Amino acid sequence: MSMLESPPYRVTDEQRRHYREHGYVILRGVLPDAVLAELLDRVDGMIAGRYPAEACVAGPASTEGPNDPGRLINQVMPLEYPARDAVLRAYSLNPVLNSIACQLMQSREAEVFQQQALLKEPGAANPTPWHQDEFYWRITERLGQSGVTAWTPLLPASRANGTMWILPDSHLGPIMPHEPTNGVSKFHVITVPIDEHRLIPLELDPGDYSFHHKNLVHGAYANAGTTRRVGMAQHYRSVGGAGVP
Ligand SMILES: O=C(O)CCC(=O)C(=O)O
Repeated sequence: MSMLESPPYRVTDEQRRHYREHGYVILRGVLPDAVLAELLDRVDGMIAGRYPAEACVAGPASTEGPNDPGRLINQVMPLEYPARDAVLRAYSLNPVLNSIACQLMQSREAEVFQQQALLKEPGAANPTPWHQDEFYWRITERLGQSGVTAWTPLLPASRANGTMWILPDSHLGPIMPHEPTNGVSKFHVITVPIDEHRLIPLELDPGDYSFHHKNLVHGAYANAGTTRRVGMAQHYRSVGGAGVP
């Protein structure tokens, strides 16, 4: 039986409509605190060397050159899926998140093809450049698939500590031109001006989720607060049947 026929978490028609029309939906209290606390311990521990980070990037998000902004952001990102690490693997197979991804993409099945935790200390120049995920992935163009990101903070995220911001409705437009940040980074940034007045901050607690469409413009300002900001993104693509690109 597919996730659409018997979902462990039911997305309402109104939530699906919001996702379709605006490119994102906020779902609160989706997973219990213990799941997110275990993930935080794991990604922190991988960076600190308390847990092995086999087949995983665990360290600066990008170090292409001395001016690379990614060097001030730590990242944990498996290079194989499902991940070798048991906690990351279990999270990638979480049936509740999988079911939500299927319902939003209207696909019979969904699979995780990327996980990325971005860890940002307070007071560092560590913004996430404005981007569209599909610029990096090209899964519709290459594979005819849809894609959705499940993003939750592993510590409370606010405007002050550099939560993620999204540009509603921007998924309805084309994939915009991007260029490497500072000319040196693996991070790319949209080259046309973003209407920053229309951006919405995702002020969420661990276990609250934003699901955003792969074409939605999003990013983050630097962590100018006093607390750490750790975001966990899990990227799904539609498999095994119809999906809504
Ligand atoms: O956590 C962030 O700042 C960015 C995450 C992101 O780009 C994503 O979830 O697609």
